[in-house]
Amino acid sequence: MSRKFFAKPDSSQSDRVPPGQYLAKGFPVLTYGETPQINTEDWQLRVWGLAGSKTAEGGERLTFTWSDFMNLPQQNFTADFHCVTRWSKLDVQWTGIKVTDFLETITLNPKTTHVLQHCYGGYTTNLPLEDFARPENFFAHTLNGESLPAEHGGPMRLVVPHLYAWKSAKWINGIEFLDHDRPGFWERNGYHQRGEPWAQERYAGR
Ligand SMILES: Nc1nc2c(c(=O)[nH]1)N[C@H]1C(S)=C(S)[C@@H](COP(=O)(O)O)O[C@H]1N2
Ligand SMILES: [Mo]
Repeated sequence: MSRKFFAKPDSSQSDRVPPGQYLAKGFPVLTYGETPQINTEDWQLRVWGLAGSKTAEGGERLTFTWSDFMNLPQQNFTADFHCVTRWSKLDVQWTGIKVTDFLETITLNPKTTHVLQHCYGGYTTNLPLEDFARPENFFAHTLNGESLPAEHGGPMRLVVPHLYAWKSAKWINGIEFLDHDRPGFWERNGYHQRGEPWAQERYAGR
């Protein structure tokens, strides 16, 4: 590990760095495969499975556009970010939409227990509904006051601060609501189903 990019946390920060993690300088990019280039006019988020959405007319709608998301309440978030490959970054500054505010616009079947996040490029990652519907989770379109760069998941990504960052889907374009768990990309490839950093839930069966 290079000294230039990683530092031992000082004592004021060390209680915020989970076991086995180092503080990254800068904000590393971690992507499996190509970086999709999606502009905001083309960006869409589909919702399917055990959910529909309430429109003003009370009908069902399953596709959200960029302006639909811009019309939801916008908030700033400060969140720590922990990659299972052992780098962490504290106090990342984002702007976006709370998952709980988004969920208020859709009708969930009470049988829903899990969600699967889908992305441009084909990446997927799963979450129990209670890990998805937490008040500190958000859809992010802005990083440090600038439009979210494509390499960090722009135009829109999810951020789930309390789990390892592979659960924070970049280029998100779909949420599938399920009545059972279905592993996503890394979860099918040996990663833990839940990925809680304080418990070092890194890999399945370890
Ligand atoms: N669509 C997609 N989302 C993804 C990934 C990916 O490869 N594709 N990598 C995940 C992993 S392992 C991490 S650590 C974070 C990295 O986010 P960053 O590149 O903005 O640091 O995104 C997560 N979300
Ligand atoms: Mo990661």
